[in-house]
Amino acid sequence: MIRAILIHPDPRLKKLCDPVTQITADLRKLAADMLETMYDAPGIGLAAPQVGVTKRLLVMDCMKLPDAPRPLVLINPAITWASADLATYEEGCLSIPDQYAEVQRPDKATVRWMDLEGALHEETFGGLWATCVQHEIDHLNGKLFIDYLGLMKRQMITRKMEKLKREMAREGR
Ligand code: K1U
Ligand code: ZN
Repeated sequence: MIRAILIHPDPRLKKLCDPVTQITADLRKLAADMLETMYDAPGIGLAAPQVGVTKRLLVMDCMKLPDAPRPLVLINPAITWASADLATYEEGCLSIPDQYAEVQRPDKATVRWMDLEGALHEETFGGLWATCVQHEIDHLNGKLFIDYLGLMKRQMITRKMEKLKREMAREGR
């Protein structure tokens, strides 16, 4: 089931999300719906607060070839190491449609998380995967990529999103 993606500004996108304490059927359904929603958008990542659920869960798949997918579900992800080297990527966000900006982040990041079977994983991500996982973990901490920008740019994007939301409400979207 494709879920509606919240558009900034929304108080649910600014919340510190709660840790997942139990892997339930509802959580499995949420993860499956989030992957479906991400692929449909299309996007390379999606965090639970973007669909209105303030829990520490994210999905991502940064594979470039559509015939070799690598769907990942990360429960309670934590960055255990980040490189001193930085990389700059032009980031986008499904909650801030059609807005892109360069953001500098650690080039590599090691992340520990639990999967839907309760197994623990630790992996060092690089390139787009590293950028994406850091962007998605930011969502779980109520942080958006525009929070890395200067005040003027951030305000301009926020005003555009407020206008978009008014238009969407008028059109019943
Ligand atoms: O969190 C999100 O809203 C998803 C976001 C993730 C992201 C993109 C770029 C850098 C960091 C994190 C997106 O997926 S935006 C869409 C996008 O980047 C994309 C869509 C289709 C093909 C390739 C990329
Ligand atoms: Zn985002």
